Amino acid sequence: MKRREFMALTAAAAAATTAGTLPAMAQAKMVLKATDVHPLGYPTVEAVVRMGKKLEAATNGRLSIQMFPSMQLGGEKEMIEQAQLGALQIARISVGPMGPLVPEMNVFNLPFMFRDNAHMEKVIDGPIGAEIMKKLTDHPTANLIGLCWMNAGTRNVYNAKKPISTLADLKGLKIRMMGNPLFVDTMNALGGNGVAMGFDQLINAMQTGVVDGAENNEPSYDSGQHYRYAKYYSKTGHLMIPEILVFSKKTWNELQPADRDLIARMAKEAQQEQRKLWYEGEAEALKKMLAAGAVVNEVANKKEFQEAVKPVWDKYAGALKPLIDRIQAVN
Ligand code: BDP
Repeated sequence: MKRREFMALTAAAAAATTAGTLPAMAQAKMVLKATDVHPLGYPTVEAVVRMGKKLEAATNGRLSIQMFPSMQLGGEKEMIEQAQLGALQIARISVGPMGPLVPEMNVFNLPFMFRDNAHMEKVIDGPIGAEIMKKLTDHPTANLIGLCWMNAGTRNVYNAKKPISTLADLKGLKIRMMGNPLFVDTMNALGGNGVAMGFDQLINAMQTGVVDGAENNEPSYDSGQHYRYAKYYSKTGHLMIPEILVFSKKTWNELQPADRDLIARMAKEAQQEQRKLWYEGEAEALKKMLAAGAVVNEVANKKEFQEAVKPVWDKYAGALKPLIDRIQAVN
């Protein structure tokens, strides 16, 4: 730094200190800890890693992101808790487990809520998406800032026993679901036995036969190598749940407004970047899982599945009705 610049900076810092704030340039370096259940290279992980590089470039290295992939900091439940405490700053989580805390989020967890990817994207990109994200940010005890949405495709059932083509095929199968009663009810309504547990416990549960399988999108099934324990992947398409990038409210409140704006803007860009990565990753995952021996089948009569989950809608959709109507009207 040239002497004149240094002097100017010192003067500015002194002035700002008197005013009670520090100029952004004089702020200390900060490494934002980020985490995801998925490994490096997974679309959500890659999008956050790229966001970190952009943030570092934009702040001359003052702000950066350190990624802890592959559940290195625990499962999704632990990730959320650590973000709430400020022990980590950024967590990429599913909307799934947030439903019980932020009721409006459960609207995205309803089986067969979205018609297709385009419908889902239009909703999360538009005013409804912004509104639901704000419900999370404004929630008095969630202690999280909702930064952006991400794509997560469609969830399909997989198991070790047989392909699922009809509801009857699900009878007696123990299927792992995410930790939210809505999902256990969904699997039970479909005729299987829903078992709630963390993603971090799933491999062990499949290995020991505690469950016969689970349900997820192709990239999760592939990158977790779940085909090794449950080779029948059946396109039930019962859930389409977006993901969210959250920021610890505790750390957020310590950031300068300009830094908050920068992070918020870059997260919005990451949302669009992840989308491209998502579709590439999904196609790639399908190829890889087939090559690894997965047996994939289509479900011809989806209607049967849609009708079976009616009790789930009756139980959970009531208070969300106005929101559901608005989502269904998006086209
Ligand atoms: C994956 C989501 C991840 C969830 C996981 C699960 O990306 O956030 O933890 O499903 O089933 O698709 O728990």
